Amino acid sequence: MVDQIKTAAALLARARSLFVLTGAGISAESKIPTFRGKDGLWKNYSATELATPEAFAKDPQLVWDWYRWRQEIIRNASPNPGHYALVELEKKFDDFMILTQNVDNLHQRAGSRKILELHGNIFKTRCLSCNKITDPQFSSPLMGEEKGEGEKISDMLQCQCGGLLRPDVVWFGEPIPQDIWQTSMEFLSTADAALICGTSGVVWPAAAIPQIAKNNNAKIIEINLEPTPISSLVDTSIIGKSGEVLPAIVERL
Ligand code: BJW
Ligand code: ZN
Repeated sequence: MVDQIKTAAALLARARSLFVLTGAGISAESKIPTFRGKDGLWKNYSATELATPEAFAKDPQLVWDWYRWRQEIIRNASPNPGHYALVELEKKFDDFMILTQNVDNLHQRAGSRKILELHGNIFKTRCLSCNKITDPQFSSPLMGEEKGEGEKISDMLQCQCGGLLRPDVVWFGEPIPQDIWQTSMEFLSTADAALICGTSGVVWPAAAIPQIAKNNNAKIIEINLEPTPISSLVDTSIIGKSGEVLPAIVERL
């Protein structure tokens, strides 16, 4: 692994602009469950069952319970050395961007500034009726209350307009935010290097990024605990924990 870390550091030392894609693996060492690992199940439901508009339409309380559970874990978690190493990397590049698939805020809490969220943010809510997006850190939407015939929406949030709030995240089958995708692709089109960290590389459109980077002649480094579908097309694949590999790369830069 030391050789690959040296190779990655040498590759980054020659780059002027760096694009970073992160996934759940970068937060795994902060003890936040990943989606497809053995810890990806909640009450026997998988993320692919719960992270859909259909699941929310069928049973919003169940889906909110899952999000409440995850919000609590995330609130009590802290950024790990992988997140902090990316803060250091940002300082070393004039042109730098992190595109994260994570909804957990940990990059921002670590101090990353040039960061875009592809799949939304778990702490924001969106009203199904009026579409208003609320960040509960900055405002306080009404907590759920007794509804009509004793029907309780106790753990769901209700918008001031009376509509049902949902987490402001991107579920399967929903379009990703076009402005964020476009800004990322513009950056990637001129990036010298791309670092793909802690993602299984199976969820689109993020899964297309390594191939897009390759088509643009960027050098690609992957960091993951195991080989993924994208490993075969990257320049350097480093098998290891992002919380160990990223600081080791930064140290050699
Ligand atoms: C470590 C580590 C350590 C662990 N160090 N590494 C068939 C073919 C192609 C595409 C499709 C298809 N059928 C459907 C689609 C489209 C679909 C899709 O991709 N499905 C696939 C599953 C097949 N995609 C979509 O629907 C997307 N939208 C879309 O395509 O829109 C089109 C459209 C256009 C116009 C109108 C309408 C539609 C949206 C995808 C949204 C994904 N949402 C989620 C939930 C977000 C909210 C939430 O968090 O609750 O995003 S699902 C989940 O997967 C989450 C993640 O961001 C995403 C990716 O997962 P990630 O981050 O890669 O995590 P894991 O768990 O998979 O992997 C962790 C990795 O870390 C592993 O590899 C570990 O080894 C590694 N690791 N510890 C380093 N310490
Ligand atoms: Zn509303």
